[in-house]
Amino acid sequence: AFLENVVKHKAFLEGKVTTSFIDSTPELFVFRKSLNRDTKILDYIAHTTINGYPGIEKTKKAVFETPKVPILDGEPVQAGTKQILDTVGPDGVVEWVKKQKKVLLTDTTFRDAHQSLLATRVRTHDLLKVADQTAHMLPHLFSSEVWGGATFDTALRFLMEDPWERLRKLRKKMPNVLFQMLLRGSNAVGYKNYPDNLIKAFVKQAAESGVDVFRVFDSLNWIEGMKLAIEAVRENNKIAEATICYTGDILDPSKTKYDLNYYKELAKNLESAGAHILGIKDMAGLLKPESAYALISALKETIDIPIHLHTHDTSGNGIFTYAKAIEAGVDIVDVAIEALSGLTSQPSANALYYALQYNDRQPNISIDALEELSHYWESVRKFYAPFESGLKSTNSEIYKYEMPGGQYSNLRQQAQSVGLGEKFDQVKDMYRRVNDMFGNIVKVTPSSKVVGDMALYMVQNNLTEEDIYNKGETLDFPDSVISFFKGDLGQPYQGFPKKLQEIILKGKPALTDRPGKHLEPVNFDKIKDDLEKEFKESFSNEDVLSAALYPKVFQDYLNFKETYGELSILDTPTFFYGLRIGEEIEVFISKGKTIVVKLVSVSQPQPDGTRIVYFELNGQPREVIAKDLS
Ligand code: 3PY
Ligand code: ZN
Repeated sequence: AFLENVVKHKAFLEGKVTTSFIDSTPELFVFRKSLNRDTKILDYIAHTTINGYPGIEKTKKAVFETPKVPILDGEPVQAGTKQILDTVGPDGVVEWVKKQKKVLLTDTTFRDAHQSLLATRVRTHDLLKVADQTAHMLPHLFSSEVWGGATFDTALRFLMEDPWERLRKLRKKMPNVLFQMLLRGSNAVGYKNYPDNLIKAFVKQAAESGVDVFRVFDSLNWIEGMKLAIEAVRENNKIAEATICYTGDILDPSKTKYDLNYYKELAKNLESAGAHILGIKDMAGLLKPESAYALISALKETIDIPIHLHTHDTSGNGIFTYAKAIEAGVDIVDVAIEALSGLTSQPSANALYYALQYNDRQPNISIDALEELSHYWESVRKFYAPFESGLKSTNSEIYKYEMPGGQYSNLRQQAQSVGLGEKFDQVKDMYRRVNDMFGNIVKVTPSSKVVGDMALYMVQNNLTEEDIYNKGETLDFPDSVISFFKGDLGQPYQGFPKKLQEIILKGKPALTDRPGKHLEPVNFDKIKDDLEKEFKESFSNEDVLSAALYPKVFQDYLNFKETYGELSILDTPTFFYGLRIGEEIEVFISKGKTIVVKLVSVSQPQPDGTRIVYFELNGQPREVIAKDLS
């Protein structure tokens, strides 16, 4: 079976095998696993050293300082909110939150902070290194946001790692604080509505694997798109943080669509739908300080459940907004550890600590701990330099464009990739116009992507608003736009603009009810069988869910794993940039097994386009042949 596997192996077929691999004989069978693993890691390092990491320009590997992990004093971890949930359940947590005088904090460093600053690329490896420390040093957090949003997809698609494994491993190291995830309602952690049975199964598994607080939102603030997920969370005895996405400006008399009454109604309806906590998700950082005061004051009078506010610091006003919200009685706010805070990320926990010094609602958190953890993240952030957005200062234009934190840098990249880098100002302006054409919708993943796609399409094809109305029948609109007008993402507040809908759908019918009602249930058994047949190994529930949500991405991930094995053990600089000539690293394969890998030299390209990469593995010479793709 071993030899059969070897000859079928993709790396073998492509000629990317080490000489010692070829020399190996069936007698080596007992060493198969570790030999195979070492070989695959060398293959990956060789490949990355020569070709760079996909999606970023090949760069010379810098010399990075080793991130300083805080040293713990050996004390056991302090009990926290997780123990409250486990003993008194979700309603008990709600009662506990209501009794707190000080404002509570959610730390988004492990999820939204890097989603917004570093294109979601932070690897499990770097999270795990500091997870134990975070649990010990910040035991008074309300929660840690560690999962969901774009992290699921990005882990599989770009980092070649299993998002479920991230969750389970973090849970083990952080047993004391509630784990929070961002769930896009019926879109789960994807960009489209999924069948009901998939949403239910996903929530159940996420709860089992470690999530306690589910921040459930709908990209159009459509309650029908959230109810199922809220119910699923409740059925699993976890905390349903049903969420309003904030848009517009309640104090601006010219912005009448999303006024204070709109938010009050929504809050009441979410409370009735079973929310334990009301989330306010200010995804674009539009909530100005005085509006925050007015909004929180009014909602406090309208509902009985705690309120949890999330903003992005893009404009630079985040701390001021929080201060006003805290004055108005908000219960929990989202912050990030300083080195991963600010700009399109959350406001800094460290800054908030000082902003509220001498205030009786100052959060219970150790500033020394925050500073030490921040030093770690400051060093780690450097590994991810190619994923930085380039935004160097705060940007209050965001109030005009209403673009979510993560989308700003994403759209810029998307514009660049279709040759519109120079026209980004025009794209931003078009984003605003498209929003108006669409009837001023809530813009957050995935509805924000629809607006972005349409804006890019119009700028790219030199189309004006009049062109859309005058010659719309002849235009091929982007798929996401057609799907949106078909009602596949649900119903926008006050409906679709009818005329534009007709033009875009070209006579095709549109849904007026819940898309989930029309979707075939997922056949999990079949997915599992198919996977097991194809890959000849067994697959867990978690795997089956990944496959159901992202079939193609998951397949690619499995193929990649077959070729290169488990790469989560590689340090991040090596993962992204390979090795420098003469550089030596240690790789902790498993308990008691560490390998030492040194890159000795790389040959010139051979006539067939491959290069020979000379390593030392635990002091023994090893050669790997890898294709030069340049
Ligand atoms: C997500 O859905 O990933 C978001 O963070 C939206 O703001
Ligand atoms: Zn956010």
